[in-house]
Amino acid sequence: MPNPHVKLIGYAPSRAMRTLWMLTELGIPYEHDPIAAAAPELKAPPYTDWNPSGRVPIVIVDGFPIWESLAINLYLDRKFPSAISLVTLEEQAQGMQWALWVMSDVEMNTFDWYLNSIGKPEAERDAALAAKAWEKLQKPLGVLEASLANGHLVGNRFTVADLNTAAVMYRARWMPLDHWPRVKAWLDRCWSREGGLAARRARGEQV
Ligand SMILES: N[C@@H](CCC(=O)N[C@@H](CS)C(=O)NCC(=O)O)C(=O)O
Repeated sequence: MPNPHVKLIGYAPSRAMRTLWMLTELGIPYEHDPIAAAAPELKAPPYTDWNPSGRVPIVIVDGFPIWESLAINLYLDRKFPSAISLVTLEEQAQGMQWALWVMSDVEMNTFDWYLNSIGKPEAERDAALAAKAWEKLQKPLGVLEASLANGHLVGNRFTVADLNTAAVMYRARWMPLDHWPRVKAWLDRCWSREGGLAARRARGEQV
């Protein structure tokens, strides 16, 4: 049987980075349409046929389109079983648990903290917003620290659950994480994997 045709839509400096990392871990060939998030074409067919919200990333596997970066990665994990797969139903449930958690409790606060502490030109930073985001991150960072006793989120090996959670926390690598040493070490480990390095290089980091 021929290999499924996999297409990733979205340029690497966007959330498409999360899926680029996943595809690198899986080691499968894929076509890449590096369209920018701001491209007007993204708001019209065929892109809106694949994702009506006109956003990236999108993945199409043999004509089947799927969007939402972490849903894409969980789908790819089932479609292409690998060493990082979640195997049992319980592991898969935990994979969803971490994906929903990181998107709801961590993603926006991480963006707000980063942009207003480091990312934006100094004159445009909102120190109050950064401080509020940092305050809101205290509890989730504690949750993560407590959950990383064996160095991984699910089972005792690196899985797509670690990948998804660490991928959303890309900018947490610039946070002062001394109070959460397991989180810091885990982020470093995850982002130093071949797939993590590939994603970092693709978005222009010198690594
Ligand atoms: N929750 C979605 C967010 C997707 C998203 O907002 N993508 C941005 C790029 S990082 C985008 O396409 N923005 C263009 C727009 O909103 O018009 C995911 O994780 O895939």
